[in-house]
Amino acid sequence: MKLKTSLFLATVVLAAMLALSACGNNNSKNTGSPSPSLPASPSGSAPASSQAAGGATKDITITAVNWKFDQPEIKAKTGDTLKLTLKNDQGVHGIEISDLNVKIKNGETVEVKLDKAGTYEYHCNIQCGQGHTKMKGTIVVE
Ligand SMILES: [Cu+2]
Repeated sequence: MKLKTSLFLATVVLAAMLALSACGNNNSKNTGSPSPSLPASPSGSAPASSQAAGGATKDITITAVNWKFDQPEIKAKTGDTLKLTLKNDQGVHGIEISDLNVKIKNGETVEVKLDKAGTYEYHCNIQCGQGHTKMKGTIVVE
């Protein structure tokens, strides 16, 4: 009986402490919450990396029509490799990423390793008509 009582008391004290600390967190934001950012799904077989950086290989097909690319913004992480494929659905277009020295022709797949964070513009490099200069997109590397 005595043991049960002290267990009960310990539980009450613990609950009170938790409630107090919760209140404290609400009132002041000066203490960085030590949230251990756990991976959402631990199912992946990728080795745990100390950095949040990428390293993944992604297949991305950019489809072009007159005068638009269907992927105006491609997002990636530093260290990722993109396998970019250009598919012309209408008209004749090419892709050039000047900052990365990459050119992709219709039907071609080019591997692009993203070593540095930044925003890289890509554009159509074949004079394809009146909307040619509007054919642009970006690759955002975080
Ligand atoms: Cu063009």
